[in-house]
Amino acid sequence: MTEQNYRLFQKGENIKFKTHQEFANDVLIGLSQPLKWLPSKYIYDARGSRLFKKIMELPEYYLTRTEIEILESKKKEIAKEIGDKEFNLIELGCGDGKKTKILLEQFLNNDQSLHFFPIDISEDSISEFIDCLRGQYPDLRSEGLVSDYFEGLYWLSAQNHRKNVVLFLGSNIGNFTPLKAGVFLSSLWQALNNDDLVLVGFDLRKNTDMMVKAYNDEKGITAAFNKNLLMRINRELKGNFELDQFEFYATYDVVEGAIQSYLISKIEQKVFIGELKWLFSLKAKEPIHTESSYKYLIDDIKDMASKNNF
Ligand code: AVJ
Repeated sequence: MTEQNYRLFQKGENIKFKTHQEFANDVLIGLSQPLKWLPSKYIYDARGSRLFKKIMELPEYYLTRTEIEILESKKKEIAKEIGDKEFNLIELGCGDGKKTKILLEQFLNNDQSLHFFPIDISEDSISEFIDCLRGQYPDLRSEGLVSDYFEGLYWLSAQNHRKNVVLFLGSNIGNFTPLKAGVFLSSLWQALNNDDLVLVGFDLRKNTDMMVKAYNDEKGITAAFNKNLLMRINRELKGNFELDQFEFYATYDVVEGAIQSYLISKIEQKVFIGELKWLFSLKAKEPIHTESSYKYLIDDIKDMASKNNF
């Protein structure tokens, strides 16, 4: 990496310290509950993000392919909707960029004038993403923002009076409960101005077998991806989870409309987390909830949009 190609909202070391403390806290809170759970956002360290890239290539994981198809078939319409005034393209969370590039190329081909701002809490992913974009599109104005989503959005809208177009793709919204998703959308609405636009990728409910298979791939990549949470606790918080003593299980909850992922303790066991100076017990067959992936009905999306002013 050459010059710094992103903007940090807090000094690097501070932000690392803060995330470490939050991680420790969330692990302690989650694993102290009667129904143990761990927030899925912690799956995505460097290894977790690599595993997620593999998931996106899996034949069973239909989400990525489907979204790419949708963006390919709608990119002209999307570009037209934005119009030809100069705008900020803001991406919440930076994936591997494959999907963003479909839209970017359409905008660049149309000579639409834009400034691209990916916002992500991970300094490494932002920096890597921006380097790659600058190599591939030397004429694109791009700057990464290392911050949480809203901090970045508020900063941006105070900087200039350009129209904002916000991308929140990949069914990332599916990790929120519908209640939290609503809160998220209304905060998003608050952070934006009148003519701004938001594009959110939701996964629609479909055949249960197809959904369940997408989270139970044959190669076990999704299992490794979820177990990365335990690995991360072992490494960063000096835990002694034995990964082989957990079974990964993902099921579709028809009432909630969500895939629920769990790591189930195969045996009765005790786990020590050094940094928390804490020894806790798991019963045989006791689950740790690791992720919810909500699937939506079109009407739910419409209701949520109108309830939150969109
Ligand atoms: C990145 C949150 C959209 O829930 O489908 C993939 C993560 N988990 N396989 C999803 C995930 C298991 C994914 N999201």
